[in-house]
Amino acid sequence: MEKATISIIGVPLDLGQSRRGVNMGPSAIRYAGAVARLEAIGHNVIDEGDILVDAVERIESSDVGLKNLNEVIKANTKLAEQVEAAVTDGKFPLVLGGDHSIAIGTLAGLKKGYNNLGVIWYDAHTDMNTAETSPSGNIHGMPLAVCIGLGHDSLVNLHSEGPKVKTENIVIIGARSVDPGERALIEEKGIKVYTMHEIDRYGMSYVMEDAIAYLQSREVDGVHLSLDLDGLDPLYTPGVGTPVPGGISYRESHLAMEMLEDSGIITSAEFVEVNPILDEKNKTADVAVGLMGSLFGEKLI
Ligand code: HAR
Ligand code: MN
Ligand code: MN
Ligand code: MN
Repeated sequence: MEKATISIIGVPLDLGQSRRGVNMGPSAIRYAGAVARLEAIGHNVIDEGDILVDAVERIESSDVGLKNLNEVIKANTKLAEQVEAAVTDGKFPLVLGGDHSIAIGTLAGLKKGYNNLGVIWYDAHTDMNTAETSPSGNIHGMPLAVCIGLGHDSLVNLHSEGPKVKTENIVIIGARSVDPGERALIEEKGIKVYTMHEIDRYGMSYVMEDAIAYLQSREVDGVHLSLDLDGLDPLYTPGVGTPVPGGISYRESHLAMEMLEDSGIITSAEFVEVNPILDEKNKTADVAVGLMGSLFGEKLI
């Protein structure tokens, strides 16, 4: 990619799920050297610090079956404002999570800057539950449904009215843990999903080529990469709250990032679900920063 001005925005939110510690993700990713790594490639990096998230000691279940709904709304509203400001200033937003509920704020913040945004959802999960289908009430299992306009009104209409992304502009990569309600929704909407089956059968090289060509055929004017570290196999990224075996390898993930870099389509990104408490010597944050290196144009030779 061209040399960019990258705006790093940390979101220390762990209330979109039930395991504490993912709020320390932004610190762990910074500690793993994110800023220096991106500067070494030649980018101009501005670390905006963290969004302020109120400390909550107890996970609360609201009457609508969504855990910590108000806190999740508050943090995501602030995030949306900051992402929007970055795009308006011509900066590349790089959001550090935090649990995956923060994609609600990121995508809300991107809305104004793009008319036809594409999204790549790199994840073991499809995050397409609603309060009605969720087995857990955890909002981090819902952001992709929210961004296409399905779910609690306060989430769907966060920062601006209505859906943030078209269903035909979404590509999911790495799925291997899908709830029945999510499966039904994916089928109903015809969402493009490359599960682990397609990655194993055709290889990551083919999957990424196909995914990139698909988004280009949609004539997108930007593509957001939402990378959940649990998309990788827990062998490589053990520091996540909901690990699922049989995942994407370290090498496949680097290849995927390199191919995205070569394509030049990515205009914003977020790295989520790094939980240092569950990690082994910051391994998961190290992988996240390595993947950022490939995504932002680090060269082997
Ligand atoms: N599908 C399950 C749920 O909704 C688990 C979601 C786990 N999620 C994440 N996001 N880490 O990808 O509760
Ligand atoms: Mn996720
Ligand atoms: Mn996940
Ligand atoms: Mn390359």
